[in-house]
Amino acid sequence: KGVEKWPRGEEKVWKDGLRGVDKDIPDITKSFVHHVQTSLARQAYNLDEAGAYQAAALSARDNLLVNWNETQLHFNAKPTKRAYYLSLEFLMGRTLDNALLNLGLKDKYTDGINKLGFGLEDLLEQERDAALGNGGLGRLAACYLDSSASQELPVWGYGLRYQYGIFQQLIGPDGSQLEAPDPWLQHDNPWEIPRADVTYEIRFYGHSERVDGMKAVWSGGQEVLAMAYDVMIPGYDTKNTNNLRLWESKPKRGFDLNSFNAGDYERAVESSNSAAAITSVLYPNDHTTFGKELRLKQQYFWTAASLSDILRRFKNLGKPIGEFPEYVSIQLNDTHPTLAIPELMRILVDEEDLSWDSAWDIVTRTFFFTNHTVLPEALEKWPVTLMQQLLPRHMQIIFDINMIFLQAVEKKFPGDRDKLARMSLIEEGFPQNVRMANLACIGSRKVNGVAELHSELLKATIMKDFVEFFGTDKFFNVTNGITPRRWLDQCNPRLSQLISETLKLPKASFLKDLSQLEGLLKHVDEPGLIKKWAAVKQSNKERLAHYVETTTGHQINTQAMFDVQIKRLHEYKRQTLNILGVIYRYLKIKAMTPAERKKVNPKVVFFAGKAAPGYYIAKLTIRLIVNVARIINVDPDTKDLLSLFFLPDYSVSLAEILIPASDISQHISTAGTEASGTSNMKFCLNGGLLVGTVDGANIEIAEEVGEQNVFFFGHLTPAVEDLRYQHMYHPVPIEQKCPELANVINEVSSGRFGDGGVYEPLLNTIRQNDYYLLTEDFDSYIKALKLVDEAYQDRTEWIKKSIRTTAKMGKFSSDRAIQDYAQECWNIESNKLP
Ligand code: 6GP
Repeated sequence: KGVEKWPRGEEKVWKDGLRGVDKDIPDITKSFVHHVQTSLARQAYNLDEAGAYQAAALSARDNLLVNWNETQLHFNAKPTKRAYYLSLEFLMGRTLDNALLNLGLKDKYTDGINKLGFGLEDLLEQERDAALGNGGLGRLAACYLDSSASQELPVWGYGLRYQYGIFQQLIGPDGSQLEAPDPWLQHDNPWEIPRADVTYEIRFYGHSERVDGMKAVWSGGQEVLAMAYDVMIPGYDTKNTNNLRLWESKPKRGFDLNSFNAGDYERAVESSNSAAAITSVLYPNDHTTFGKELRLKQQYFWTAASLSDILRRFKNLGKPIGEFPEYVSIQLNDTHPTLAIPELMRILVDEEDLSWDSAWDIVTRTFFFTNHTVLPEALEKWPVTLMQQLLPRHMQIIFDINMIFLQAVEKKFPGDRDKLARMSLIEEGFPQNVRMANLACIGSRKVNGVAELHSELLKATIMKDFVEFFGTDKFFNVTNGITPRRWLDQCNPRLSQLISETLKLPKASFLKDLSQLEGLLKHVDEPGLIKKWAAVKQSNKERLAHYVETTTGHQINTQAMFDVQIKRLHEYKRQTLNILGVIYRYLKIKAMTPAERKKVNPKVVFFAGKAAPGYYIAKLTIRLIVNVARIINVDPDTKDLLSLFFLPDYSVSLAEILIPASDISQHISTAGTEASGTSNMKFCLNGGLLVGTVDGANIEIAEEVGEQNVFFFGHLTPAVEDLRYQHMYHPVPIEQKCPELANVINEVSSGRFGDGGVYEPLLNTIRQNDYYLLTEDFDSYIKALKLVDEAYQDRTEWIKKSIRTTAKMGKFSSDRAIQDYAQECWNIESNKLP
């Protein structure tokens, strides 16, 4: 509506005042200097790199804002259906490089910044990662935002603006992980726009009183404010710029003046403290839930604020409320935002006066739910008593939804009490719990897993009863994807350049349509390409070696094979298998004659990843890796043939250095446990090969690149359950089951890598019931690594595998994944800014 008639003042004066994007080097240097002068209040003589980064960021931001404003205006010009991605985590990493790349201004900024006496690369290093996420789920959300904007889709993200992101990881003197806070907002964050005018009141506690039938009034309790901060999400090679809206909690009234006047200062600030606490910290747990009140508060605070905002935008369209699902789709990123379902019911029934049935119809056409893991410990549950106290109205609504739902189940499957118990939203017991996955499933139009195998497992396990009830159409798969802008062009500019030269295509062509990489297949046998491909890998290995040398002081042999495992530390991901494999290799080399050692393939093994602060076994694994490294890296017999690094404080930015440098990477979860994995895709896109289990997206990667280019090992998913059963009821001692592994474990236990006793609890997980089946997979793992060594001997053949792998990664672009969601769920269309 706003664009039909000029809203205020003289249109020409306004239009003359509007700025375009700074496209040329003189515009860029001018805006940089302008920001140095007026935003930072500095000058050339007192500007350091940190300041120069701020100025460069602010000038890039001006460009993003111009595009951002135009995008909003464009989308508002005619009623358009929008999708909203609700995620408690967005692991964005750094922004400046990505913003310049997407704006197409990187070269010009490089030149302009040179003229001002700085190097762009150095300035990029000044930026702190925005690390508002734990791992795969949060990084996926970030890739999806990039792909949505790049494909000109009207998709907004909603999340929380945590004061502290994922903790900083330090390694203590004994090799253990230590945690320190991540005060990422300590310096000004140029990438966010505070919106003091966009605030909503969010209620907690209080009481809910039924008024008539299903309707109720919720009142009393505590109210806090949610204030919006907007983060611009630029599309690549388009002016379309989307939004990520993050909420910050604030006290509704800063001070309680009565208490203040009565001299009770502590009490006066109390309410302000507790309101601010809601968004203060990201929970550092990955794949686990603890049922903490503050976490539930975060979830409600965020979903309620987001829904109010979405509803306000919908109402501006002037459409009847019944058409809500025609204009709004909401994706629930795992169960964390599931409270949005009862919250929308509450708004529709209590505030919009709709009947229960019409409200439920709207809800179940609006929401879509993605599950990211089948690990039972990750299925969110909230104690009924906690929910009743914090969100009394929502608890009523959940009971009502449950009652109506179970009646329908009973009608379809009369007398099946076990089924009713399994499908109920309420888990009976002490305490009773609300099962969020069940609620998310029945309140959503569709439910998906994140790779073929995972989606099948979902249907066969945790969603089995629901598939029988709803039918299979409700359940589908969207295999995850990664953005090729960050995970190829940005992290590996030389490879991107080489691909462009080889395909004789501009980068923008394959970066927007990754399937074009297949064109590389025609060139696989060209000696020129093989040589250049190897040279790019080599230079990336040197970049990593340089990083390791400057951060740890160690020198690395860059001629050696680089073997990388980087991900959250978790028993199911089996970093333990990897480190025990490293020890096995060390002992083998140690026992060799000098002549035998000459035949060994030299290897450098890298680990990085954080463990949840309370996850004892995962932390012990880190400690073991660090202490093994301390011994073997200085052993004169082996150090040229095998070295080992645990790189602390894994982050998106560190991944950007590690991934392009890898020859081989490890994705070795127990079959059936890793829903998808996304770093596997990143390594392959950058020409690294995989050693892995037949799990998650490894399977689909192998389908694309051919099994001859992947090193698979280990038992398959269908065997896992039986093996676990045998371990439980017919245990075989480890010496018998897997003597090689038993020997390695004994070496650790005997203190060869420092106090052996320390590691007993970790070793016992393998000696005892070995839930993650290391004893079952160790032998085939070692064999697979041997095949890797052999294959690496023929470097030309290896490089060919590498080229073929990159060439076949088209499927794993997040552009494809977002199109799947857009078509299969959201029913939205691209809307390009002219
Ligand atoms: C992860 C899965 O473990 C990983 O396999 C997948 O690639 C990623 O999600 C993105 O889909 N899950 C989580 O990070 C998580 O917290 C509750 O699940």
